[in-house]
Amino acid sequence: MTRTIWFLTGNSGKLREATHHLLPLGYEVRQLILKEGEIIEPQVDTLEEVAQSKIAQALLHIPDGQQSQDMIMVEDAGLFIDALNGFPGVYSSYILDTIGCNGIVRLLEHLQSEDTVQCAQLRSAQFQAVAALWMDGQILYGNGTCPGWIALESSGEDGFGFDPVFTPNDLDAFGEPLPPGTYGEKSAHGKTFGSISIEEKQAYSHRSRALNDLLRQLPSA
Ligand code: ITT
Repeated sequence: MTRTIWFLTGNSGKLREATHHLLPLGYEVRQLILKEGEIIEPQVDTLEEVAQSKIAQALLHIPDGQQSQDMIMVEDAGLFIDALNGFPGVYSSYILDTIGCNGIVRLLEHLQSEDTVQCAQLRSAQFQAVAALWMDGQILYGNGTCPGWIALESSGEDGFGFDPVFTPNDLDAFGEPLPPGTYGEKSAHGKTFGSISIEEKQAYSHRSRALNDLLRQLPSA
């Protein structure tokens, strides 16, 4: 039986990626859109706290409320740059809206090297995602991380958000990320997420990993 997942998000890029991931597994993903003022993004310290607060708010808005057979999902992500002690992290949306991808590149302008491995190390960063799923009265959490580095300049038309400035680390034969600058079985060959397809991004992405972590916890998975 196909179950419906109401995904509370205003971000069409996230919706597209989650649908791409979950539809083939038999989940119908529908966007839950709340009007401005109906949802508050709390300024808290962790992605998990943001996700938990949004689930509680979303529950007030789905058909049949707490009795629903449907599931509710939220997913919060952020870009954590090592040289900036994890900034912008939970402030990623605000930073994208204010200084944007070019602002991030400018912040790291002083961190460069002719040596590509050293350059990737100096500019290392990771996307982190927490996906939270409400089903049958309980909340499950899934975590995903994607390590990589911030490119020297913005590139690519695909993807969304910080995709044009983020290059993922290579993956080993088991699909696990390797340290920056290490060659692996799978490589984006220095391309940013903005320059690769949604299918290719899926192999590396924090979102895919967080969703897989969630699905592993579902009784039917
Ligand atoms: P919601 O409505 O679902 O909260 P959002 O756009 O606010 O969507 P997040 O808080 O999860 O998204 O993400 C924080 C920022 O990080 C936001 O500006 C996103 O565009 C960006 N971001 C998240 N995942 C990303 C990804 O896979 N690639 C590039 N940027 C991403």
